[in-house]
Amino acid sequence: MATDQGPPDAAAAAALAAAGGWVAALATYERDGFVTLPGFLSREATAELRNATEQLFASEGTDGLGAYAAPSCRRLGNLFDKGRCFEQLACDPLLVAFARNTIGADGCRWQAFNAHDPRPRQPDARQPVHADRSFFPGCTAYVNIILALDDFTPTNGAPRVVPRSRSIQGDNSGAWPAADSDSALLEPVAGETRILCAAGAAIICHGDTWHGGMENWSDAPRRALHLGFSCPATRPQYEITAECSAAMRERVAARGLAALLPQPLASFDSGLPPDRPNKVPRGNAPLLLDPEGAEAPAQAAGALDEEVMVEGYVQSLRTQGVSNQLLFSARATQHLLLC
Ligand SMILES: O=C(O)CCC(=O)C(=O)O
Repeated sequence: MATDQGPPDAAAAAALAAAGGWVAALATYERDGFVTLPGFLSREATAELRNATEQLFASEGTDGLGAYAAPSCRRLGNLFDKGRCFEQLACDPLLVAFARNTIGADGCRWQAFNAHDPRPRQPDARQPVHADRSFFPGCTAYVNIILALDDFTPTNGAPRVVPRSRSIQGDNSGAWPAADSDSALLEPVAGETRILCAAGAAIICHGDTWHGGMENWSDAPRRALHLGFSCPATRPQYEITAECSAAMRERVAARGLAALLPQPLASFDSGLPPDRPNKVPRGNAPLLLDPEGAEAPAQAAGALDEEVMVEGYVQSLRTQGVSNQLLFSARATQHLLLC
């Protein structure tokens, strides 16, 4: 995670390197619809975020707002201005660069910042398989970044994900999980796998990628943060900008990130479909899954442009007031990682 000064810290740089560098990480993301950056948060940053999250559970309760009504999960919502560690994460140059890569530099907004913790031994903590973008009418692009605050293991509720399940139609029409009943969406899906990682990992998940939280069969918490970015037409999950203090908005602006602040809720339609609030929409064309792992679609791989990626990353640092010298070293790092 980047420090207040802007550039990525050693943990974030090492995480990117572990994923093969910026371009390799993006190639994995484009191919599979998600990429894991192990060790993105340092041990200290992970501990600080975990402590801040527990303090909020103690002071706010465990039923935080969010798009997903989560029985048997502890939830927090609207974390943007609930501690500097959350603010820094929401402004992190690498995370912002990933979000902008999918959503576009000008049209990328904060949409949600939640905590999620499936309570131990509660079967109904399992979520239906879903694609985050499907929850938000009018949303044309969405990126969800999951930050693991505890290890994600097969027994404690590591989320499931279906690699390559995002729409490959190229027309943004989506291809959402569909089933005759909601309970069927709880069943395993062909090709699904679990996201196993140590605490501190960041998982960049495309908004069209099918995934879902799982139940926690351990006796310990399995905490995660979810940082959601969307296109400007997407209704935020709650009032974000007005809930941020003037001081925080100034800091965000000073980093050159004021464009991330969404419009007030009142400027959006009411949002979720009235007949199926908080449910996965149905009826779209089912996606053909290929559990055997066919080649990635040509257009997805072709969408990668090395120079654009590097420039996007450097631009994201530049807009945050990072000095030329650091910019130079960031650029050099990226080019080294490309080799
Ligand atoms: O287990 C997790 O943290 C992921 C949950 C999730 O996918 C969601 O809330 O949309």
